[in-house]
Amino acid sequence: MDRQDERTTGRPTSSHWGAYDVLVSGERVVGVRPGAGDTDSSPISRNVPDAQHHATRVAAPAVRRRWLENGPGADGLRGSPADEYVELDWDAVLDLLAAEFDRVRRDHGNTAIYGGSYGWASAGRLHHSQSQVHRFLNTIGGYTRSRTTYSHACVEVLLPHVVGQGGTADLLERAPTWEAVAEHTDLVVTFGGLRLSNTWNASGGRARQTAAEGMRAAAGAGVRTVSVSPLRDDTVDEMGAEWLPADPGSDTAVQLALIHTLFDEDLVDRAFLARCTVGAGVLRDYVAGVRDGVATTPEWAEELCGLSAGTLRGLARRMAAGRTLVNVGWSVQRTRFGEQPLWGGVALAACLGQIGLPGGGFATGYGSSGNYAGGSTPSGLPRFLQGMNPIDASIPVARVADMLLHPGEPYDYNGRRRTYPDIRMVVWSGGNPFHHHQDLARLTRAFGRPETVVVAETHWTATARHADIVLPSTTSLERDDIAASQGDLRVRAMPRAVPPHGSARDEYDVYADLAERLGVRAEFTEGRTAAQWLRRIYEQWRARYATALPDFDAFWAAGGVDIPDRVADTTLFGDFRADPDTHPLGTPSGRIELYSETIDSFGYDDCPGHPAWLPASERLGSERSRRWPLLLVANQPRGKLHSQHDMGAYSRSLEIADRARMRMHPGDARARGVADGDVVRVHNDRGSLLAGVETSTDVRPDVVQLSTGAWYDPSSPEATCVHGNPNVLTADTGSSALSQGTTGQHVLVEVDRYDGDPPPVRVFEPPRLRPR
Ligand SMILES: Nc1nc2c(c(=O)[nH]1)N[C@H]1C(S)=C(S)[C@@H](COP(=O)(O)OP(=O)(O)OC[C@H]3O[C@@H](n4cnc5c(=O)[nH]c(N)nc54)[C@H](O)[C@@H]3O)O[C@H]1N2
Ligand SMILES: Nc1nc2c(c(=O)[nH]1)N[C@H]1C(S)=C(S)[C@@H](COP(=O)(O)OP(=O)(O)OC[C@H]3O[C@@H](n4cnc5c(=O)[nH]c(N)nc54)[C@H](O)[C@@H]3O)O[C@H]1N2
Ligand SMILES: [Mo]
Repeated sequence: MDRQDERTTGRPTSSHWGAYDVLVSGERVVGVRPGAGDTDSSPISRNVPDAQHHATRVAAPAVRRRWLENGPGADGLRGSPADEYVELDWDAVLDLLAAEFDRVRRDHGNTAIYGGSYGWASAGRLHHSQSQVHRFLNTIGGYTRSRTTYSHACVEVLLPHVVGQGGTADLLERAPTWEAVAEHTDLVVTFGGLRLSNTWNASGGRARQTAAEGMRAAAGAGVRTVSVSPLRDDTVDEMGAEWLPADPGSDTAVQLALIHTLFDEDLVDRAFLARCTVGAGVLRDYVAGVRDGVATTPEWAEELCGLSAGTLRGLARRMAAGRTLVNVGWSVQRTRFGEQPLWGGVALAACLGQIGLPGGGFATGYGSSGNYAGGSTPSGLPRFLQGMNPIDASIPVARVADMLLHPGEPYDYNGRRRTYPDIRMVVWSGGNPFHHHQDLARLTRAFGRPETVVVAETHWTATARHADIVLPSTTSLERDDIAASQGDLRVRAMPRAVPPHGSARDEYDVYADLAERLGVRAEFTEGRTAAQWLRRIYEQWRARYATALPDFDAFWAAGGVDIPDRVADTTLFGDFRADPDTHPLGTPSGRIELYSETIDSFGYDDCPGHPAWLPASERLGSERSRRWPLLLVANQPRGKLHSQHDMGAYSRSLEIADRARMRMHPGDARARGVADGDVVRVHNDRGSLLAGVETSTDVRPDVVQLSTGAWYDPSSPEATCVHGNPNVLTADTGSSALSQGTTGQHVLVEVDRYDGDPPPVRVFEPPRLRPR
């Protein structure tokens, strides 16, 4: 802010972390300020001024020297810190790239192109990176795509079996607002907290931050909260939540003990179970121990979760005594057997008989995203269509390294035995797998396999440093766009604030020029410029409304328009509950499936036909924990969205000794001779990292918290990552054969004090670049 002068002007913009103004002086972003009307603006935008002009911006198209000299081919040295890039002009790079697309599709077919390209990219309905790259790849004959998300793959795959596809969509998109919770709910029991900093982000960004005020209003209206979580500060103080610091990964044991108590004390709603569910008998037999001889009593769970049997019994009784909402945060399913705490949560809510009542039942996502429970937008949002993919090849998104390492080999997924395609070319745009994927040493080996890796990026991320061809992309501040998210209050104009950095270009123009070289420009552009598309996607959206909305020019001049038919409130499963025969769920039985014959028929021992306790190995008390005694929780970073803008002022202000901040209980620190502010080496058999320590009683004993998002820095042999990216430690194992979701949330580690001068963090310097 101190760089402002009389030439400084405020320009409105939008990001996943909200709407705000950037302060621009000349051609530079010099500061940010909250957007008009956003009283709860997120601090994440404070990273923007540094990130926008940082030394790691990709300034020119660049080709890896080894690829340029040797041509396409597998190369185990991809990502080596010694790699050198040659800067070329756009025409030269696009010629090379078009020829390579042509070679690969001709010799190996379009299936050999992996274009999953998972990632958050930036807000903006037109210049959304994945939409752009997928449309382009569809136009040139298709690609192998990815299914589901890192966020909540178990929700996406399991819940359709349990509550149907429509029920799953409702749970994700139409959950009751905090206002409804305030009005109807007595008790929220949340597995995985309600982490305020997570609500700062919503895919597409919200016009205004509304989650915090919603949570505070609910607390003010007398709603009580019980937070099952390893961290005390996973709820805002004003909620006065009761903290139950259960062992991470023990949620299903807690739920099964609660269910046991409800059956045992005759607190279950038998009429609801009979009318609206199937499989209640199987569940009852399982918790009673009829099926395997183990009754899931509170005493049984005590051992597994660390909460007392009395606490669990008392909680079950309180849940049955009033209107209770069971929330399962997405973190708890980002684990091995992550399907179980979801299914257990549904079963628990079903036993209480409150599914379909206002403010009661089951939810998954409060506290996980800014637009969860923020309303819904039935008419949709302005959209840039991706077209049709002529290739029917896909993988579950978190199996990317497996796919690259095991072409042609079989794997299981949601009842099918499938085969990994043989990928020759990887195209990534708007995502950072060397931030988001697990076991980065393994991912590095996997990225050595394809013949060509192409990355479009704004910054020299670790992923860009694993690419053969790097295309410099504009940031959202450098282009005109439209922002809005699901359930948003307003569709906003995002006018360009500053000119492009170096020779960065909009991906739309880059793909149009590539399409031209491949003879399909007209198919890609339909004869329109980006500016014409912007108008068109707005006008197409406007045409969905009978009421008069401003035309594009008026909308642009006004800076936005309120979404007319936003629905603030719904009671999930209300119709179904009232009359399950007339409004059946999209499950085989039409009911909530507490036992699924379909899932049972798959025969997976890591996901049986009903919610069950399955002990993971990355868990306190496991065999593995004898060697690696601390459970590291790799949750979402407070200071940024994933790895984006990690070099920014706010993100860096949270670092300790220039590295990611790791929180640990003072007792665990003392036992290792570690003090506040120390640098530590965190390690297991997959890798090691350096982090800075904050001791805190907000973290329960035996747990350490190291959020994701530190830029991966393999520049020193002292550690796999000297900057603190937890994904050098996490296991690249699927949640189960059913969902194959990521399991990155939990990993067992040991922590040692690092003595001496730690190696410097080098990743905020650009790679070695050479003009041609
Ligand atoms: N251990 C562990 N790992 C996790 C998780 C966890 O809980 N634990 N969480 C997971 C989850 S839920 C997710 S969603 C993933 C997120 O993982 P990602 O979505 O891959 O993470 P981002 O850092 O947001 O990556 C987006 C990239 O897009 C780039 N970008 C931004 N705008 C543009 C643009 O306009 N054009 C182009 N070409 N690039 C752009 C940014 O510079 C950035 O590098 O991480 C997952 N990883
Ligand atoms: N600031 C910020 N916000 C974000 C993101 C970001 O990168 N930065 N990412 C966004 C994305 S893509 C997503 S998918 C969502 C993710 O939303 P979530 O999955 O809800 O977020 P996390 O922060 O990973 O986890 C929330 C809390 O769960 C607790 N937890 C971890 N393991 C367990 C467990 O086994 N049992 C219980 N009961 N609790 C556990 C941890 O204490 C953690 O703080 O967040 C979104 N919001
Ligand atoms: Mo996510």
